[in-house]
Amino acid sequence: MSVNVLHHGMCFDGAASAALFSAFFRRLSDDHNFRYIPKDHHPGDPYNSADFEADEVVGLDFRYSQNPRMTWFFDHHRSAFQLPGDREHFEADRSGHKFHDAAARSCAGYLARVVREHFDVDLSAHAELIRWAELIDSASFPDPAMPVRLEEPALRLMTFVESNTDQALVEPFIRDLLTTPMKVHAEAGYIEEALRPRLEQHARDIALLKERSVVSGDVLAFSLHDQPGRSYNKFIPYYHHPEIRYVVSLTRAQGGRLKITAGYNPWLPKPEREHNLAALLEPFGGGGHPFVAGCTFDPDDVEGALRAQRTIIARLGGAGSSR
Ligand SMILES: [Mn+2]
Repeated sequence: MSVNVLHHGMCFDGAASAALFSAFFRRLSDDHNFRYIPKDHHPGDPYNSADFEADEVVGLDFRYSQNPRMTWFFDHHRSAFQLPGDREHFEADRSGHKFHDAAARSCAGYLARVVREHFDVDLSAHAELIRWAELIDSASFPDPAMPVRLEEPALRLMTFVESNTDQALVEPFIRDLLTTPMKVHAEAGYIEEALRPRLEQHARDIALLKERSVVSGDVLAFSLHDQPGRSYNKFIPYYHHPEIRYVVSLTRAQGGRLKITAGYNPWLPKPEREHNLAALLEPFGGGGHPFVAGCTFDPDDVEGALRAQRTIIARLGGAGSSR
């Protein structure tokens, strides 16, 4: 039996969900051939016809599909049902194989709970994987040092999957999540090789953000518009300034677009947040969540992006601007 495992790509929870679904499915049937297909978000229908060419197709930690060949579904994103009719189609389903809970902390943890309750399948042999998926996907680290120092094996695996663009490593990585203790997995040759340059860059970013951060009032701001496009570990500003309330960054995304991200310190109590960051960024064509939101600008529009950043900083109660 062929099984296409469509899962949120470059995401620890997506990979963990793919691994746990495989473990679950093996208990239901012993003849199967899993194909792991990572998916990434874009407007419209994110799926293509090849995604559904299998006997069974599961969607994990990612968008719903009305395609009748999607036979299983587990997700916890509010954005799961985006196309007209998606939600109605899901709610009308009587297969008993499709599950969604926007309150779940991770898809992996949710899947483990659902298959125990509905199918009497115990995945507690993978408790370490489930525990870390819950922690990582809900970003409930005990302090900013943990996701910045990246000392725990699980966080090295997270860093690997979030930056891996080599399709050939997707399947071995998911298999190893199931079969190899994290401490051993994190020291595997293909992980160490991929992580080395990434961690060196990360160490340089920690130093760079320390130098570029400008604190004014409750707001920390920095601009890296003069740096090549890449992603940064979003916890570094809180590592340097654990008490800051808001971080407003200007960076370049892969591909060169300028990107402003405004975030509320995840270690402060949520109810004390004074601003809805998604609403604050809407005038700039942005959006997101109340506690973290973003907007983008053309690669050449440094002045426009810096002006928007200053406006956002001022609205959040910081007076200064970043360089
Ligand atoms: Mn997730």
